Amino acid sequence: MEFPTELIEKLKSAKSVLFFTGAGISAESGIDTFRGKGGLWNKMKPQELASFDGFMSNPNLVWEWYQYRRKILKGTGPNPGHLSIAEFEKYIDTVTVVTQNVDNLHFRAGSSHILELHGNIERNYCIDCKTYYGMDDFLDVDEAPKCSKCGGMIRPDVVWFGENLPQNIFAEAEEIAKQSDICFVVGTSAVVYPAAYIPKSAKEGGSYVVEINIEPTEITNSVDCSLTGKSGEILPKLLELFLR
Ligand code: BV8
Ligand code: ZN
Repeated sequence: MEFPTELIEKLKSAKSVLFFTGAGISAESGIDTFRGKGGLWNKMKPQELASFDGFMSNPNLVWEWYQYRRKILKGTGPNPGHLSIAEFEKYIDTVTVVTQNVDNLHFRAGSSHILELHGNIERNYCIDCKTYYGMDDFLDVDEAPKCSKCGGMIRPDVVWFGENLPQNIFAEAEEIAKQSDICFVVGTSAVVYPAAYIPKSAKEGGSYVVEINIEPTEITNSVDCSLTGKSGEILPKLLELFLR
């Protein structure tokens, strides 16, 4: 894997680095992606499972899908890609993770400034009274549970299709992207909006945009540098070259 010297130089002088991540960064932790081969959407329909209507028409199916993903997450953890991003924090003034992932692996890897655009699978809330519950409140609960306070339906705290992203978090992510010196776009097909605006905002703000992916995507032609390969291999290599 060849890394352009320009990238290493820019990394060494960078004050603010943004890592915009998608499901691909968690693939090497054994978490299925959505659109690649073997991806979740090939087996299931997003509007059925990752939408409010889908949940309301079949709460137990959707609940079970999230419980299935939570079980997988309990049996795995961050991979060298997540860990390298956390490590960069020791050497660069501002490192921000803006993630589309709901798997909480960046937090478990030790990253300290994480903006979750699509929520977090380890949290749930009551649709009616908005009481929050953790995922451990419902270990081995296969049917969509009811709120102990008001009897309302409990849902995962994730952003489904057709739902707004947390506006304050998205606005902060846009701001940071515009100010960033380098924006890494790691493991995302960049087709889901408005999250996919983040690399565009970085570019508009003059950031040096670097894509890390195993295959070309919608944005490959518009980035400054495209590194083809697994993020779990490329990011540790990048950290090693940066520290030399
Ligand atoms: C919104 C959370 C405003 C839940 C997810 C009709 C009505 C309403 C909206 C729309 C509509 N039509 C279109 C839209 C907009 C819609 C959208 O963008 N649709 C797309 C598909 C066209 N967006 C929304 O609905 C958003 N909300 O617009 O609100 C609004 C409100 C009301 C009415 C109108 C508008 C909400 C979108 C959020 C949906 N939630 N997930 C959950 O996870 O269960 S989406 C899901 O996709 C995940 O969050 C995921 O992160 C995200 C993006 O996917 P990626 O992360 O990129 O993953 P993917 O599998 O696609 O790609 C993986 C990549 O990794 C690949 O490129 C692969 O090559 C690479 N890779 C694989 N292995 C590796 C690797 N790279 C490196 N190393 C490896 N080892
Ligand atoms: Zn309630």
